[in-house]
Amino acid sequence: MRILHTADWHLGKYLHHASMLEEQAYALEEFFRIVEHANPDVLIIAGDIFDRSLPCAGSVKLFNEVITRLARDFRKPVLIISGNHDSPERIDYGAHIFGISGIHVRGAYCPRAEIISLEDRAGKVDFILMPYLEPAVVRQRLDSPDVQCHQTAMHSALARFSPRKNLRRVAVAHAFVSGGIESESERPLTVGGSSQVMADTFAGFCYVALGHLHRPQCVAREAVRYAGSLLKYSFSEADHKKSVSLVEIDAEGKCFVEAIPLAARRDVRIVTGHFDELLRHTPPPAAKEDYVMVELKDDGPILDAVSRLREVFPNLLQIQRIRTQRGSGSMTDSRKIALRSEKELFEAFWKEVQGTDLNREESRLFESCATAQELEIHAKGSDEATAN
Ligand SMILES: [Mn+2]
Repeated sequence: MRILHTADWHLGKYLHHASMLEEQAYALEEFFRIVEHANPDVLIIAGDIFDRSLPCAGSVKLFNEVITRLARDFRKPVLIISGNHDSPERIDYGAHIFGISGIHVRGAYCPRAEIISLEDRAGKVDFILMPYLEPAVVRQRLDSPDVQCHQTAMHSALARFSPRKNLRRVAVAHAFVSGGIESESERPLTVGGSSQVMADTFAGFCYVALGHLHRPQCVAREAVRYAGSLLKYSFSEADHKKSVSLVEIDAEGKCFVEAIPLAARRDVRIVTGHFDELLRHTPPPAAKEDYVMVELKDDGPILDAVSRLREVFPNLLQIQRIRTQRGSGSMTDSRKIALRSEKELFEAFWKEVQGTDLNREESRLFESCATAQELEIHAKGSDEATAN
């Protein structure tokens, strides 16, 4: 059986202040070309369809067009689960009617959800669709106080499906499986505590189609796989090669995975250099519209850096100073900072920004300002004391 596995579309996502909706529509056209060419038996979308639980009208329209085309032109089963960015109930909208057209959606966790079974020449393949599991929801729906974290939630939810004789079982889930590599555009699943699920929780599945981590990757074994996101959704992903996963499951349940590259209309990349050097830079025409973060090597102040750099990089979204970023170790150590005098702190700040030490005149000026400020605070304090 041939499966095309994708995830983390994040429709309606903004990269800094730039809406990615047009880029997403372009990438989905690419996706349709891949679907047509690969001709899979089934398609999996493993969560984070939308970027927000209340998706914008444009992203709902785009998703509507996509599933309509899949049902009308592709006519193969599509398996969809919710991710942590999606609203489970909203993802379930129309699920029953969609199911009749072969679009199987699982938004909210339901212990009674049945297995989707598909057949090929070698027999049946069972698909267990596990939407994003919020431990508190699983605890309540299974009435099981033992469910306290993502690990126990996934374990308990999967345990409902007792292993059958069928060797060929596929799990579809949206989770953070231990050992996976994170990116900046993923929203953490918990604040404090562990959000991770051990890979061996999925033992017994011949393929695990995962969503959540945005870098395409396998975890623990080749058949436990994140398809990765549709596009690069942060500059931390500049080096990613986005793809969809084409998975072939043979008669014995052995998997063969191929990553099919997903080309973006505009790349997301980091450009490093000195300001003057970058102004003289001429990107190749195809890369002119890329989303760019500039890392400046310059030390001194630069006037109007953004608008001048935008003449070269029209889609410049962020500027970072490499020097300021790295800082001096002592500036980031809060305990050391607390022990320093105001004068010492200002001297360090001046050196950080200007790259030179305070001269005698600047030093005197600081002292007179600091004294004046102190007197003012003092005067204010005693005024307030009198008023009280
Ligand atoms: Mn995601």
